[in-house]
Amino acid sequence: MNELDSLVDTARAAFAEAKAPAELENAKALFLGKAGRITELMKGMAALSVDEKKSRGAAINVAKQAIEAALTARRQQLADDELAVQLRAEALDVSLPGRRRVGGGLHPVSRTLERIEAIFSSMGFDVADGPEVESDWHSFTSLNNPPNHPARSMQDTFYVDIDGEDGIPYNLRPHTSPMQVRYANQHVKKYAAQFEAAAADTTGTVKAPEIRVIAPGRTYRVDSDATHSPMFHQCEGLWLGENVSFKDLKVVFTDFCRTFFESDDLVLRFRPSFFPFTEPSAEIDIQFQSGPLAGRWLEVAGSGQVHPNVVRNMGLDPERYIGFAFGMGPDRLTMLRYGVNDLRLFFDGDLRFLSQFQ
Ligand code: 2U9
Repeated sequence: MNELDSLVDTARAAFAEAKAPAELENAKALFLGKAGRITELMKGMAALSVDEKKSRGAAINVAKQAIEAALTARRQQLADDELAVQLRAEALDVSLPGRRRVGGGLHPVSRTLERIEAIFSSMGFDVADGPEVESDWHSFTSLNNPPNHPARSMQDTFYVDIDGEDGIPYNLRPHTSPMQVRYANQHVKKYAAQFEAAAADTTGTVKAPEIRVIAPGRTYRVDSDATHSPMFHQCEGLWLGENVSFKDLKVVFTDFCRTFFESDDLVLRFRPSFFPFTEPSAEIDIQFQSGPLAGRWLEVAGSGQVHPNVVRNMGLDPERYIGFAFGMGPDRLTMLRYGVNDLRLFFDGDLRFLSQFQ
């Protein structure tokens, strides 16, 4: 191999060695710069004859062009490499799922309350909402609780450090029944003319207004374990009129349970019981015919015919008005519907649990 060919090879190797544009430009200077090898070879031609200069000059030029071509190719190569690195670094994985805004959701017990409200609304019930801090009269006396009933004790009910008008401290309502008494009292006032017209009617043609209401909401008792929380929910219902019977209670509550649990063959059982505010009273058990709970009797509510004393406390004549009331625990209904076995999970605020219901 002649000297020029080996110079071209050396240049190619030097360019290949250069790993960055700056290194390549340094390598270029060694061969094509003012003090580079090609310039040196040109200068070395001074002593040659004209003919020798021609052929030698042409040969050096061929070598120079080969080196320049190698330089251009290497420059392109380095630029391509750099672009490839950049593209790899900025690559977008279009198959990744988009970043979504984290969506909130309703608490499972709120979902149950909404279901209960929707079902009873469809049966013509009003939904009443009111105070959670109540007077002794609304929570106990109006509901026919005797003065020494254990529910009134500090062991069972939370009291506030403020006395009511009767000198008895306000309580955190232990059930939602006081709200129904409030609703009934307001209703009797609001429709006084109609109530009076019906009462004065001797022909039996003027129909008295009815009271049909549910009261869902938070309630409080001194109680805490896997199935009791100091704050829990209740939904109580009341239907009063001139002709509302236990039969209506059975129809309404059966329809409610079958709709709520989406189970048309669900069976109900009314078991005799006692509550101060109803007489007679019954516990309501349900039985699924299929699914994981099939065959077992599950207690879901209490109920009964509203006690005459309670009807009187609502401002109505118990000789004329009769009806039923029921009370259920939306927390327990939620546990049954979703198969949850510890009530506390609903109130711990753990999103790993709660987000399963969205
Ligand atoms: C008025 C008159 C009577 C509502 C009723 C029950 C029976 C009852 C609780 C049981 C445990 C609900 O699931 S629970 O938390 N309730 O058993 N409640 S009758 O009676 C009323 C309500 C309002 C004016």
